[in-house]
Amino acid sequence: INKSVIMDEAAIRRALTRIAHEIIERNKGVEDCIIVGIKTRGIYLAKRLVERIEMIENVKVPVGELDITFYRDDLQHKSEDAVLQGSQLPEQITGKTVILVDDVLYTGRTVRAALDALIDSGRPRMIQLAVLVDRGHRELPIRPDFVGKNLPTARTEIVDVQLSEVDVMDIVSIRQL
Ligand code: 3GP
Ligand code: 5GP
Ligand code: MG
Repeated sequence: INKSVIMDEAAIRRALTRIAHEIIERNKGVEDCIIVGIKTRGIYLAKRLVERIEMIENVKVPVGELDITFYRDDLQHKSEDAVLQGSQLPEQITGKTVILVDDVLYTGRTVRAALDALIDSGRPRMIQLAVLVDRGHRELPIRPDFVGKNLPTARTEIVDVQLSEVDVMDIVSIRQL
């Protein structure tokens, strides 16, 4: 298979450190912030950002997780009951700034579903979006606030994100379908 490395372990580490600083700067600290990771790999990225923010600011930001697999409008298994199954928000989100975290942003449909799920659970003061890779091809008016790497892709390409928590190492690569 034709495969090329987009980010190695050091590049991923530096991108996350930069995003942690950007989150702190944008929000003038992290008071009333909650970080929420989307399903598998977004959750590990969310936890890494929390660790970095704690190192920089000495504040432990609450972290939660969303599994919106069954909430996407393009899946036939759609079931309202499944929306928040597997999801855990650390506290009331009303009045808080929620920072959503995902590994790859593509059409934006996953984030739209995440926004629905969040807004069903309360009324955040603000919602921001951080992604490790923005591969383009948006089908909805959604844009990230914090980006590890902008990566122009063809629709036929697949961005492979591996994180040491669940994979053998930290690496982002791209390959043809
Ligand atoms: P993740 O759960 O860690 O985000 O959807 C299951 C996995 O497949 C996801 O891992 C995601 O990274 C990967 N994946 C690769 N290409 C796609 C794609 O085009 N759409 C979706 N939804 N997931 C993809
Ligand atoms: P979207 O809903 O924006 O189309 O896709 C975003 C979700 O699908 C993310 O959770 C992401 O994990 C997954 N995804 C979409 N495209 C890719 C891709 O090329 N590579 C990986 N790793 N995940 C993708
Ligand atoms: Mg993902």
